[in-house]
Amino acid sequence: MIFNYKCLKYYLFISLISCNLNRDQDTIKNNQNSIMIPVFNQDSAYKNISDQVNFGPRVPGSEEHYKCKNYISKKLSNYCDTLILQDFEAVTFDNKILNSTNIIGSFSPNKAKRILLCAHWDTRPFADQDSINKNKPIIGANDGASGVGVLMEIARQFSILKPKIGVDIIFFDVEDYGQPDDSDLPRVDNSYCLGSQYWSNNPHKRNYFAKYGILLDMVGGEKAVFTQELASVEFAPKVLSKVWLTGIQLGFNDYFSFEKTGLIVDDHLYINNLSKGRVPTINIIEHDKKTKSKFYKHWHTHNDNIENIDRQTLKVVGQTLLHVIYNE
Ligand code: AHN
Ligand code: ZN
Repeated sequence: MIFNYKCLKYYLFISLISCNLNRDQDTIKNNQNSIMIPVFNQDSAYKNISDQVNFGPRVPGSEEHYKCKNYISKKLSNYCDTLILQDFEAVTFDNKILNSTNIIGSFSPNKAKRILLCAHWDTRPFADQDSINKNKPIIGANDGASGVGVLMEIARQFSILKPKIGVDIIFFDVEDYGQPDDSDLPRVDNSYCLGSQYWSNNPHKRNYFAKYGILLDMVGGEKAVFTQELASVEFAPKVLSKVWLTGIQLGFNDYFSFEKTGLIVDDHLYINNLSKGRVPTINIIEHDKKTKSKFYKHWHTHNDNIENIDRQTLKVVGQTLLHVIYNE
């Protein structure tokens, strides 16, 4: 074949175009069954987290909380088929009545076979695990914004290439207004997770059913390790295995650990208990062996900020979920 300069230029042009097309298409092929699986964009998830954080702390009842609700709702509604804002009044351990909202985006809302993906979008009103400014609200880059950021990027991918199954993405409100251990007020049970408790008692659709649910909580810490939390093991062992094995297949061995760890009172517990098996739900949450709480090292402190969010962890969780979902 004779190559002249013109021809070479043409060829380069074509290859550049096709390269760009591939990028825009943002899909990779799964070898075994040739399903197209989107490529999770960690920069897009990160940007969403930084946008949330830039509102300031998103404490229920605050102006920042209200502004962030509008931001999340608008973004999600651009991607999903149906958006529902589930308003309710939450009564906190310190007897405040808060106007609260679970933000629900549905994809293919009429499909019977569906899954639930969730995270909380509110942030904690105090920094009870910090040594200073304990009464000031935390910024919650990991505890709050990270799960929303990953799911918002997944929602964006759904808008480009619809998964076969139906999906509901729920951003729960008032997850993190729980009573601090050192509180002087009388002990109140179930003071965390008020949004997921409300939704579990009042699902957005009558007789709501999903094949399974996946909760993301603190999925942005550097080199995070996700262990197999007890309630996830007990209520949804198959889902847990599927997700963990998918993560391992993708080469994320450093992140997904098969170690079994203690029960965590989190949104998934209420979904499991109150939905009475209708939505077996796991929790993907960082487990840190080195901290006393076993939570993320900056948990409920002022260091839970954007500087401590790591894009690679967002990628690990996001790409694993996309593989799980598009294989359904
Ligand atoms: C408690 O702290 C009791 N449960 C953990 C749920 C949580 C709070 N996740 C993030 N912040
Ligand atoms: Zn928290």
